[in-house]
Amino acid sequence: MTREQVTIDTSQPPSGPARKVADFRPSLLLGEHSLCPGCGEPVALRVLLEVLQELDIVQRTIGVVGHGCYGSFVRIMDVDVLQCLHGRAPSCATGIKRVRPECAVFTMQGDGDMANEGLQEVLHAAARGEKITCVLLNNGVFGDTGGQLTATTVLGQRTKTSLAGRDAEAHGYPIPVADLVAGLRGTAYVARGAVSTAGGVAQTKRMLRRAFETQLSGAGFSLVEILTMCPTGWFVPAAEGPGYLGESMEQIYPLGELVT
Ligand SMILES: Cc1ncc(C[n+]2csc(CCOP(=O)(O)OP(=O)(O)O)c2C)c(N)n1
Ligand code: SF4
Ligand SMILES: [Mg+2]
Repeated sequence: MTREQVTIDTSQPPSGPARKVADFRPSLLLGEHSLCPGCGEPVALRVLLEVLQELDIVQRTIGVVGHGCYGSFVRIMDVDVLQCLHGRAPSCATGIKRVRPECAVFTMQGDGDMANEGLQEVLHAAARGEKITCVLLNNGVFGDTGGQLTATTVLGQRTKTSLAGRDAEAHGYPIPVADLVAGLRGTAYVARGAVSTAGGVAQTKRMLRRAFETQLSGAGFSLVEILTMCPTGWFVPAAEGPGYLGESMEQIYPLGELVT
């Protein structure tokens, strides 16, 4: 089937106001999110749901959600999910996958959840080569509790507990989770994306797709780190979130595939 080519004339201003031409919302998204304007986490959720739908694995997918702002997604995603203790999602996901190997099992965790509360969980799951997909929503702060410094906060980044910016002497250096995981032999796919630009969103979606395909092929552990905007925790206006992400986090956490 060939797609109809639609050409939009951009040489003149539009004759009328913008209008919605179709509802592109994935049907797995059951309602509106309650997160801050400019937050990157709903964008990541949306592409994740699109991937599950496109791979046609929704009926056999189980998500394990950690604790953070994204925890409220359990109410608006039409996917079987369970929420476990802070940082422990990779262990819960391991148990589920081992008793239900036909399922696609993923975790959704923040940087505070994965890199602070439960770093050993994700590292051991990766080293064991568990056939699960871990999704890290990395905004460099404990967003849900007010924007405190986490293990992934980049040097110089202002947070509620590092008002003058993260300082290596006082707070140590940031932990690059995807790079750590990529160095372990049990991993089959590791990538880092960002939802701060249209191209980044498309690339992140491809990464999530490859991660789930890797899991379904039985090749081993997969992880996708997604850099997400947290304008509230970063003390920047919502519209400046994507730019701030590009100038700060993306410089320290380069985007791309680390293990394929
Ligand atoms: C054992 C335990 N410690 C602390 C908390 C409080 N807590 C809930 S959400 C959260 C922040 C999580 O931050 P992150 O994982 O980065 O997610 P974000 O809110 O940034 O999306 C914390 C510390 C908790 N629920 N349980
Ligand atoms: S505090 Fe940050 S992570 Fe939480 S909803 Fe607001 S912008 Fe998103
Ligand atoms: Mg966070």
